[in-house]
Amino acid sequence: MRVLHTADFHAGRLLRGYDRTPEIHEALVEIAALAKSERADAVLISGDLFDTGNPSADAEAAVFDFFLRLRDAGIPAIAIAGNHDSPARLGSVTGLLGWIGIQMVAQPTANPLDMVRGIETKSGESLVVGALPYLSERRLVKAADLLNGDVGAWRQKYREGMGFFLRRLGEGFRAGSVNMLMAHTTIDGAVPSGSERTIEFDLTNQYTLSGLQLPAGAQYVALGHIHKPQTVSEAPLAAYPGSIIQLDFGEGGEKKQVNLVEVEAGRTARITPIPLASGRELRTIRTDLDTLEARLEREKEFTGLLRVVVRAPGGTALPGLKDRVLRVAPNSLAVELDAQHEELALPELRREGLSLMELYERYWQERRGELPADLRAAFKEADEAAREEIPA
Ligand SMILES: [Mn+2]
Repeated sequence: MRVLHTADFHAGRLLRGYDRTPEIHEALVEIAALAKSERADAVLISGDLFDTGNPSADAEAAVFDFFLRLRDAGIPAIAIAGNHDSPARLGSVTGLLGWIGIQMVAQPTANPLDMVRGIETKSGESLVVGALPYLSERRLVKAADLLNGDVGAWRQKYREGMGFFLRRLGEGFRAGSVNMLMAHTTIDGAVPSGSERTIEFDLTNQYTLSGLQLPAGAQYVALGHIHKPQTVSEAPLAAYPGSIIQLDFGEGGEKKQVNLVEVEAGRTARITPIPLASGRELRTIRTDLDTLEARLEREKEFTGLLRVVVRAPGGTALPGLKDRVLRVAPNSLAVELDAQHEELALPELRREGLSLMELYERYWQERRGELPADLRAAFKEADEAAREEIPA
């Protein structure tokens, strides 16, 4: 049987205020066409369909159009919620999606075997998938434990909790069927894209799973969460197809793909990556202030989106610099002064040591640009009020 595996659409994603949804839709149209031309028996979608829990109508239209294209091609699919998805929101359309052959597993269920789904494929073999949606670290590791401050203990509890679910899902495997697992999580040793080394990744990367915890009976483990395509385990075979377009500058230059998995019951699976052509390329260029225009001229042929990092003496004003850049390269999304960027790029940058305000500011900068003064003031006020309520 032939199974097409994809993940991390992030429909609704804003990059410095620029809506990537049309490009994500284009990539989804491409993937639906590939599913058809590659004669896929089923499609697996390993979470982060949306970028936020409250996606725009355009983002929903892009994803639902993708599902309808699969339906038109007669290809069933199984999807799980990722950490960016709202389980409740995906849950609200789960019944409807079932009518067009999309099995959505939005929330973990009390009985793990309820998360084991089956598809009778056209190949004649049946596909059994243990589909584990994203489990919030905070829910899995009890709130009480989070308060005692021992990071090592939380990590261990997370691993134990995930291990429990995966083992139980493996109990749903059937001899004579093709058996797979799906999960939205970080496996030890997975290499993040540059983008995920920013705040968001640092907030979550302390929770990982070992490849050894994956049940041996799984012929393929369809992973989501890490945006750089990679195989993280050979036995059982486990892979991230990665995101479907370059979502932010950390993913600049990364080739995107879906995985075609060919497998029969009881046999070893084989992955064939299929490159994706959709989405604008992202590129970061670095230049000195006095060679700015000449350097930008060299990017004239580049049709993607640029981030321009300028090495400039202290005191250089950003607004004037932005105008200079945009005059030559109107496709520039971001203009930064080097000092500021170097600080962000430090590999040892971690959540620790940053104030909530700094984290919020960086998050905002990545998604929308400069943090507006009124929002800064409101955040500061809320932060201070919250602090006063917590007894020392
Ligand atoms: Mn993701």
